[in-house]
Amino acid sequence: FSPSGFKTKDEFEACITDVGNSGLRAEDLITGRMRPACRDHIGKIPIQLAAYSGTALAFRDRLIIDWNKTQQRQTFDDQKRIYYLSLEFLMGRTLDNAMLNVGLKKVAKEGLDDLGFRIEDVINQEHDAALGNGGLGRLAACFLDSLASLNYPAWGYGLRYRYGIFKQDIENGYQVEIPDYWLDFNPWEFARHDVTVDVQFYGWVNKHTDDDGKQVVSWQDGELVTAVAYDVPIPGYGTSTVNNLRLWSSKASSGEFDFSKFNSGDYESAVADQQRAETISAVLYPNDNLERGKELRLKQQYFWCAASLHDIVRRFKKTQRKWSEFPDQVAIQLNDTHPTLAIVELQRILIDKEGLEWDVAWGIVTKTFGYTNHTVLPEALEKWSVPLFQNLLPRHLQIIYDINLFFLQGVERRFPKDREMLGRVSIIEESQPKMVRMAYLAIVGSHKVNGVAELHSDLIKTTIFKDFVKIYGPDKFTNVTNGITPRRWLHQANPRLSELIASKLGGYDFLKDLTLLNKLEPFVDDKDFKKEWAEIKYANKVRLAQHILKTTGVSVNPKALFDVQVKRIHEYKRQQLNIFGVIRRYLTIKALKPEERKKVLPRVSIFGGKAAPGYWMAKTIIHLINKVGEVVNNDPDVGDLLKVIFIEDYNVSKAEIITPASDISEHISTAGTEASGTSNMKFVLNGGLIIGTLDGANIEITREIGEQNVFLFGNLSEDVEDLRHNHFYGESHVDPELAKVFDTIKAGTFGDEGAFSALIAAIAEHGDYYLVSDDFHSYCSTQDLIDESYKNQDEWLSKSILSVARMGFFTSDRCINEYADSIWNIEPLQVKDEDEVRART
Ligand code: F55
Repeated sequence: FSPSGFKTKDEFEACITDVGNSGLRAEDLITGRMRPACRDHIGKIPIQLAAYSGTALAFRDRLIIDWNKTQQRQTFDDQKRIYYLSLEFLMGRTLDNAMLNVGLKKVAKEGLDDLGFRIEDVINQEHDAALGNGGLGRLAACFLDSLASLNYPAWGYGLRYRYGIFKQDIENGYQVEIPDYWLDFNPWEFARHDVTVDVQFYGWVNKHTDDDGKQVVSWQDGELVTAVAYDVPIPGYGTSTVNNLRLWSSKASSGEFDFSKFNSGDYESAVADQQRAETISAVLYPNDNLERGKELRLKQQYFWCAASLHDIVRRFKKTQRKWSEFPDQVAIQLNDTHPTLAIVELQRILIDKEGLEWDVAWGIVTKTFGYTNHTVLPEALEKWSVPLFQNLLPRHLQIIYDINLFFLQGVERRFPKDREMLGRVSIIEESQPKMVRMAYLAIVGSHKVNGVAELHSDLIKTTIFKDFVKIYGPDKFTNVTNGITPRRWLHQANPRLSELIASKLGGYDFLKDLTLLNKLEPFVDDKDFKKEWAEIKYANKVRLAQHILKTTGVSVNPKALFDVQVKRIHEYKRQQLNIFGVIRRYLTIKALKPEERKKVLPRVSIFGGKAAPGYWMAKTIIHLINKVGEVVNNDPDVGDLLKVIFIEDYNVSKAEIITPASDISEHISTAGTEASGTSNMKFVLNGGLIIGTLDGANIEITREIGEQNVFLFGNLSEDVEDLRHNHFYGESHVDPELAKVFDTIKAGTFGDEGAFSALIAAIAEHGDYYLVSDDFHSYCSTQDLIDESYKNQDEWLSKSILSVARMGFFTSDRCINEYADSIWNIEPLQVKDEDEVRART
């Protein structure tokens, strides 16, 4: 154990003690390895943070060696690389993951123990890297882990936001957003001031014919912003592979132009230029499943795409290969439509800068890109106004028009009789103003389009992209069901469960081949094993109860059934259905006589999640949950029988505490709205059961683990349209039990009833788009069934064990292998045996 720069443990210890006592010897601790800004900070920080920085730097040193080796090897090997373009990487903390991946967590624990630190305290010092909103961003992070663990030569490209997703406070039951400045001390990033790209905006397009009669197009003037690379090492588990995540930060381009302004005394405008440039990578847009069409967002998208493409092309050109080989060397995956401009940018580079013919260039482009769709919600499908585009990216708009023209000409030839088809599939929507439909552009510019769970992939083929299936045939559209990394979501989050599994399976190989979990099935009747399984769940619940007590002041009984719904707050995810169900439960308990109450199974309803700051209805749902909590948690009639908890600021590191502690978790979206869901997988992998609709990956989870192990309820996706129609043309439809819940809210039981009127009206008066009332009865009776089932602990445990044993399919390793095989056409790099196998803790 050797924290950076310390020759002996004594030296490290003395130094930390000094920092802790006096706050003076900071320089000794950091030994000049940190940037000056950090150095200033460290004298003021508490001792735990000093221990964190020492430990992080020690592990960072090890990673750097393997990182350099991996990059050299990949360059030398010169085979195809995969580039994963995502505006979001929801990484969470790094230190724990780094310790596990290099196989030295035990050593670190002993070292820290000797120095008088608890490793958990040290790990908890780290600020989450929260550069994402929810599932889409977390998926990108799981994919990076799998790509490295499987030795694929892969790079992630994203934006280095100065502010990640906001921190959520709850004040008087309302969500309050606090900026998340996370870069104070980040030992995991490396500024590469030598790796920069100048990115152009605005300006105009000059077309002229050169002396040889060839048309030359150039994009002129406008403003330049410089992209600076920050690299983050991504270690694989049980391998020496360390891949790279490159995040771009924006700064004013240091052209002479700025200086001339400055020198001529135009300070204000020079400073304004600088601020405008830095604003591009300043903040993550906090909307999930909503695109608002703001110029700054389009600027972010182009800035990041242009910098990444420039970098990729630069790397390719070093190999001196022919352009036709580009798709054999480069695969680029688009995480939703946010990076679709990369398609246009590559076409622009090839025709305007490299002088390739349009068709040749376009052939290369379409072979290079793959596009993953994550939603069918219409409000999340990206569209950009043509005038905005024209102003910001004039050359790109021209290229998009040409792409569209050639595409539509082809469509017309194939479907000469279907004139309406052209309007339907056009990349340009003929609205006022005209709009660029990014999903259509992504489909036309890619060779494969995939959804993220079977139902979702089927739905996109039959609804939003139906015409494109006719045009390209069904083979262009495929499914890759999402997965999660078992390293973080089992081994790291639930070390005791991982250890118990390893003890039965004879080691930790299941972390690299999750299908091995099926070897647990024979233990389903093993009494001792079951007992240990139950003890671990209980210990995890105790830990969560402690967290709840510390953060909310509410004491919950760890013996109660823990019912969890943690995810972004959204009407389609239906946290309102859950809280209405909780109110019904409250009314039921209140109506019981004291002796009848003794038979009630105690339950803790736990919620967590952020609402987009501008999403009023989602904020109202949070408010209602908190108000219900205030009443229920203080009602002496109820006592331990029901507690309602809202955990503030749900994020990746909180998920690592919450997930292992759940008995039942809720995945209750309106059928056909949740593309996949991935927390459903995390909960089941940790021995929690789920209540869910037949939506997204719930369907495949059910198929894998067996219907008897899932609590399913609600209407099917094929019936949703008719039901919605009936709400407007049929009779009044509010379920009678739900009507009682509404009456209770309206009576002011949970405070000012006016605060919740919109929530009720959406269901009772405005068509109940998300079918809350239609599913309410089925939801409540399934919850009653859960109470009954939980009383039979032995059976419940069997379900829990069998479910875990059958979750092998949902590892992101399987998922990445499918992408590699069917979309990227890429092989993992051979890594020598001695590098591959490491001590595992
Ligand atoms: C963020 C920004 C915009 Cl503009 C649109 C969407 C998002 C976003 O966060 N989407 C998102 O998280 N989608 C989710 O992707 C997951 C991974 O595929 C799915 O499991 C989940 O169903 C889907 O909602």
